[in-house]
Amino acid sequence: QYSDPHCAGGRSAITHLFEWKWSDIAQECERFLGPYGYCGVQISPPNENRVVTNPNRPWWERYQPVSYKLVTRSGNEGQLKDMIQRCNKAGVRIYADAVINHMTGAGGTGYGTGGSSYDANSLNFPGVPYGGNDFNGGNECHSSDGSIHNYNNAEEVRNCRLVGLTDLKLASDYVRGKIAGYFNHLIDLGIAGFRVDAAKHMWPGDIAAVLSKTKNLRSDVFGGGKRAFVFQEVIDMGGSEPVKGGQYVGDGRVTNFIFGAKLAEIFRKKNAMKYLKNWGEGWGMMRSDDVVNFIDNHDNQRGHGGAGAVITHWEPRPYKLATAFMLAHPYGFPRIMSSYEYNRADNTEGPPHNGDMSIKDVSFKSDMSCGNGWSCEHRWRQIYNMVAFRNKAGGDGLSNWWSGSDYQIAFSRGNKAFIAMNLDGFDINANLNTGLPGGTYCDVISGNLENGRCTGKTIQVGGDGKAHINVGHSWEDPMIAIHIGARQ
Ligand code: LM2
Ligand code: CA
Repeated sequence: QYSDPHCAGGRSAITHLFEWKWSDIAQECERFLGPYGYCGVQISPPNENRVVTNPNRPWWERYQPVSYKLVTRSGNEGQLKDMIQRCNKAGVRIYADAVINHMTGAGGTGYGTGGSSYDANSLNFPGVPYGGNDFNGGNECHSSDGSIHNYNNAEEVRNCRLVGLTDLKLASDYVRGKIAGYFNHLIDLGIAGFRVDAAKHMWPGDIAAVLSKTKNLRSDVFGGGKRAFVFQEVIDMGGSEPVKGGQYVGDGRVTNFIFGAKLAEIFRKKNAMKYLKNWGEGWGMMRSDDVVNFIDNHDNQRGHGGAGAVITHWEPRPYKLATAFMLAHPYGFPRIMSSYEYNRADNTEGPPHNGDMSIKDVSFKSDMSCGNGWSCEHRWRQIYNMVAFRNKAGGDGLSNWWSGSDYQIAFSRGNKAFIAMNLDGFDINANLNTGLPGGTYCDVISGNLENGRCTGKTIQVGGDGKAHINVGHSWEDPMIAIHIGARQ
């Protein structure tokens, strides 16, 4: 019911434009995401957050709500509304990061990005309003100091304070109503769904109760009777903790943290690539329709969120390979992280900003990559061309699996697309079945199809579907990918 992302026409991947301004996202939908086939964008939390000045405006201040007014460093309600409208028009969906488990950190008073005051000593958030009764306390949480310490106790994980953040009482009908009101406001603006932050720290039944109070998506945009897309952040590494991702699939999809951690082992050559043969449910991961997959996210790329060692944009070679694999493989629904650069010795640093701490515009270079400190992985050719590959592959399953050695693999998506990767110490030179109709195809990793010509390598597929596949082990990007949408 909540697991359909509502992609427009054959699109199949989303990107997280972490801390982008609404005005920049609106333009990005029109000039890039729409034309290049992205289904949608996860945006940073659109609701008012605590202004943190020590450290000065860290990225994580947006995970400390002050109210559900739509005013943040990314923009105000008017700008949000304009962005959602323009993105929908470009065929690109918007999903809001929904921080509903908690409000600000306990203790202290101050103001939010929309000018609302808060008093976290007396648990007063007049901008909503929430008061002391709306938070879990000694009756619900039984840990020594009210914070979470023991992840082997599900009640503590759900009812106590996550890193000291004031924990909302989602068992309360009033609190559920306020959150649903916030969701409905966003639905009225044309949003397509929600990434539920810290879902692990809420009871699945409480999330269901909130969702049951939400309206259908706008019928003028999505058609009648459509429910919001919901993907819940549950950090489940498959260990013995009592809170499991599988407990949440009734409320929508679940973020699949094992995915990036396991692929990091493979693309760092700690586990053989050929074992990817049964990747997906065969590796004990949740059902394909229940997951949102990603290589890294805004937390674990900077050592937060405790979910293992992942590959990030700081290691471009394995990152492009891992992302290409995610996009080529039929398992699950993929999310591409789009980051900004920061001082890696200081994992609190917020987005590129001007002297007055306002967020900097995203700028662009002639090769379409970004400037002003924005990394824009979603604009890397090896990544955006694989989004098109996935769209073209559509519902076709995995076929023509080949592995030449431990770290050499190839496979096709039915008769629509084919990819080969090589992390071994010697080249791939093999005659492989690509599954594709005969023709001259552009390798979309090394170039594009422009004016009917490939700007990178070309690959000849014979009438029998076979092609000579060469993937050099020392190439900058040791992979090739072809699909029926890019032939000469
Ligand atoms: C998540 N999971 O469920 C993310 O994995 C986690 O990274 C988020 O925390 C969390 N949800 C809350 O939305 C981030 C960040 C924390 C930060 C919080 C709140 O990872 O470091 O905590 O946002 O801004 C910060 C301070 C922390 C302090 C807390 C409360 O870093 O030291 O704890 O605020 O004042 C006393
Ligand atoms: Ca909670």
